[in-house]
This record gives sequence, structure tokens and C-alpha cells, in this order.
Amino acid sequence: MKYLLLEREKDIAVLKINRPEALNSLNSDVLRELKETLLELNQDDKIRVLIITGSGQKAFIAGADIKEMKALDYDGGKEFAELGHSVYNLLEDSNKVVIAAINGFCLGGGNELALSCDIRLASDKAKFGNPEVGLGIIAGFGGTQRLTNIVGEARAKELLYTGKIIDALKAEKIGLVNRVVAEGQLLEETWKMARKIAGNAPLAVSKTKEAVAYGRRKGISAGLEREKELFASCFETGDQKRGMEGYLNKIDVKFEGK
Ligand code: DAK
Repeated sequence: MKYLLLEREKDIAVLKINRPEALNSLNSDVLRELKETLLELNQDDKIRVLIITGSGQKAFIAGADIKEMKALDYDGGKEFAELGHSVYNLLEDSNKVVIAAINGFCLGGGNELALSCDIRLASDKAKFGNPEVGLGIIAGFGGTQRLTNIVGEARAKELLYTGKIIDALKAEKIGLVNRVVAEGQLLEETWKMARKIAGNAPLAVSKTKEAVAYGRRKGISAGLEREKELFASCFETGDQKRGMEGYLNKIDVKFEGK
């Protein structure tokens, strides 16, 4: 792969967008590589948590590649949108927990990619925004929907209509990111969270992710119904027996994902 670096350590993988000369902006080659890698990772049952970050000190992802987009016509725009949406849906629906470690500029399509992840941790140097309307386009990689779901309609509209850039503390204040940490500690803190999640019962974690997504898509009543079914299905797993025996006998448990 030309633009991605993938590392694995036991049950955690780190995927780095590696195009620092263009602030890790997403051209169609980067998006195609992302799609291929996410499809492969989804088949890998050993990986439980995926961390996504950007290469270099300056940017997580400074958006979709403006140089490439400039030449697009309607059909080209549609093709680009299909590709982008397929990647972002793969992230959102991944059977892994996906954590974005946001190390710098997180703009446009970069912010939309972060919004497709389960959890966002940001360095105190990170900057966020969706400046698309200043370029004559909309936040078309899911931004109008996911930003609204995550920060609420009023805040999403303000960001999407003004295109303004906000700092990490403001992003934390409005719920765009889970937590802000000192720049030098971003990866360490992200790993800590990843290990904590990876140490829990994998099926229980992925069923939780499924229940949350189900309710978001189909509404709360359907989500509550689905939650009941998923809860019941936990009692068919060995990990439920292991987890509860471990608790009652005061011993640490190694979950097996079965
Ligand atoms: N695209 C292409 N190149 C980029 C880029 C981008 N988004 N962002 C930065 N670069 C390149 C710069 O052109 C420069 O390249 P050279 O001139 O050295 O060749 C290099 O990265 C370093 O950037 P700067 O020299 O500009 O660095 P500064 O520190 O001065 O400024 C900056 C950093 C992040 C403030 C600035 O680079 C900037 O404003 N970048 C653009 C940010 C932006 O507007 N991002 C949003 C892009 S629009 C779609 C749906 C959605 C989208 C697209 C399609 N469909 C449904 C089809 C999404 C659109 C977007 O994301």
C-alpha cells in the first residue's frame, strides 16, 4: 500500500493515513486502499480494536483532496461519493471498535471519517471543521447526517453553514470528541483505551455496538427490542459464563469471543 501503514499488536491494529506531504488528505487512491484494508480487517477475528490516526505532527486528515476534486463533473462527483460512503460505512459498521486518534487538522472528509468511528480522542493541538461550503460543495461523506447525530442539529448546522474551524477544547465541549489529551500522550492514551476495550468480552462489545447502531437507524422502540434479543443471546456464550464465574470467584478472566 502506498498511503497506509498498518501495524498489529495482538488484538489491536493501528492504521495510519500516510500522506503527510498533502496533510493526509484523501484522494481516491487513499480511499481505495482504505476500503481494501477495512474489508480485510473485518475478516480478521483476532483484531478487536482498530485505531486510526494520521502520519506526521500536523494533520489527522485535512479533508478530501481538493486538487483531485477540482476536476470532477457530476458523474465523477457521484463516483467519488460512492467510494467515500462505502469506506465510511465500512468503518461505522465494522465488527471492530474503531477509535480515531486525532493528531492535528481534522477537516472536511477527515472530520467525517472521524465521525464514522466509534470513539474520538484528540490531541490538544487538533483542529476541527467542515469548510466544504467555502469550496462550493457540501459535507457529502456523511457529514450532514453523522455530525448532526453526534453534536445535535443546531451545533451541526452552525459548523456546516459557517465552515468555521474550532479547537480541540471546543470540540470536546460540544461532544464532537470524547476527550482531549496532551499532544505527546495521544497514542499512549488511545492504546490504554483500546486495551481496556479489547480486554472485555468481544461478543458483548460487538453486540453493544450493534444495538446502538440499530436504535440510531430504526428508532428507539426498535432499538430497545433489538437490545432485548442481543442481551438474551449473550447467555448462549461461554464468555458470559466465564465473566460471571470470574466475578463471583474474584479472578481475572480471559475472554475467548465465544
Ligand atoms: N487537499 C489537497 N491538498 C491539501 C489539502 C486538501 N484537502 N489540505 C492540504 N493540502 C496540501 C496543500 O495544498 C499543501 O500542498 P503543497 O502546496 O505543499 O503542494 C500541503 O498540503 C500543506 O498544506 P499547507 O501549506 O496549506 O499547510 P498550512 O499549514 O499553511 O495550512 C490547512 C493547513 C489545513 C489550514 C490548509 O492546508 C487547508 O486549508 N487545507 C484545506 C482544508 C480543507 O478545506 N479541507 C476540506 C476539503 S473539502 C464528497 C463528499 C465530501 C467531500 C468531498 C467529496 N462527495 C460526496 C463526492 C469532502 C470534501 C472536503 O473534505
